[in-house]
Amino acid sequence: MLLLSAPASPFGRKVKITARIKGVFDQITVETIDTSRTDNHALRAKNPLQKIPVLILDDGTELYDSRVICEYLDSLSPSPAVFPPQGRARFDVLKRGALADGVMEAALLLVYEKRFRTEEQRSTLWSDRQQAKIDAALNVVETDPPKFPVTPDYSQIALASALGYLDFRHDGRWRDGRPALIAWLADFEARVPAFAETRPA
Ligand SMILES: N[C@@H](CCC(=O)N[C@@H](CS)C(=O)NCC(=O)O)C(=O)O
Repeated sequence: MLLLSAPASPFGRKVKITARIKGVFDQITVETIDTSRTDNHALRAKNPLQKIPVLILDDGTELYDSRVICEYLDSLSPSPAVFPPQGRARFDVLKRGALADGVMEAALLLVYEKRFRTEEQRSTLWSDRQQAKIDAALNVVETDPPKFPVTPDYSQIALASALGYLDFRHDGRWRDGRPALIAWLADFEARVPAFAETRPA
């Protein structure tokens, strides 16, 4: 399998962590894609949205987005299960995962605001709006941090990747006043070697 990704991508990091947990990372070749280009025809041919990660299966099928890829990797073997197969447990993981993915998206939009807009074009209103989403989501998780199962589920992989991205691109400001989340991430890092192995660069 071929994974189109980038070392800094938190969405790609979720996939890499999942692949390691599922024991299939050695079956994946990773190709680094530069998403700052607006005319990446090769990437567009694989994903019309021109976003990474994209997983290209051995039969040439392209899979995106990151959650779909994680579900695919999870489907390759029954255990360890990253997504609960059914019931309330599944929807709890999907919902928590959506919250973490939303934090990632807002954090990425804050980066793009600076990357793709000149200083005159930038909107404080827009940036504040994204920051408010991050703050509100993390406040919810701070009051109810995930419980650690035997292996991490998708929502925990997504949360750790989101917090790692906030550390990497936003100076770790999320840590102010969030002792429960800080402790949770330290615990995750200690239990899941794949987290350190996929540190953004
Ligand atoms: N919902 C997508 C989001 C992926 C995403 O936004 N990736 C970023 C890199 S971290 C990207 O490709 N950005 C390029 C763009 O938005 O044009 C997923 O989960 O895979």
